[in-house]
Amino acid sequence: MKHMRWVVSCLLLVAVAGVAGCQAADDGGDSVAVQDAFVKAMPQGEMTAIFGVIDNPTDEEITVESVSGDVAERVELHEMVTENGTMVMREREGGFVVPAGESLSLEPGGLHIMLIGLTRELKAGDEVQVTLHLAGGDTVDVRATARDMANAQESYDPDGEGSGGHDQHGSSDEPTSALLGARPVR
Ligand SMILES: [Cu+2]
Repeated sequence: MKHMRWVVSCLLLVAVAGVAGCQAADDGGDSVAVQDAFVKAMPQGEMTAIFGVIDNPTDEEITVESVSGDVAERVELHEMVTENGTMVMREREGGFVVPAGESLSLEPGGLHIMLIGLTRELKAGDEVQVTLHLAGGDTVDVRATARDMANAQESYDPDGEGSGGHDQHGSSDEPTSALLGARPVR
């Protein structure tokens, strides 16, 4: 049903706007896209990560096998895992899998697109683009806008998971800090 609603709203959009405002028109059907992508602003040479939501409105499971881009020396699909009580990040074996009709969130403390060795400084408002490579050969462009997360940390905890910790300012408890403080393994 989700699928049907999406198609209907898409048609409405085209009808109302009278323009090719429907993303699906490109492929003549539903297409995979990354919504609300953002990247933490960082100086050149540093590491940072892209977050967002991978939407898979198609009726087939997709696998993001790799990612590429020239914004950093290395661009990788990463996950966070707990090893010996410490959160570390590493390349995600098997890539990112998104079931048919579902979405996959890339968020601080979880899955993310890792940028190691930025080839240029990313200031708040800057846009970066990387390309996801899907099993089967399709690609999906990701456009992420840089945010200064140090000044807007509260907005990156939409679930309020940190609400119990307002008294303690141990920033190491923040998912974002944990991510950026973690060292890649292997
Ligand atoms: Cu990472």
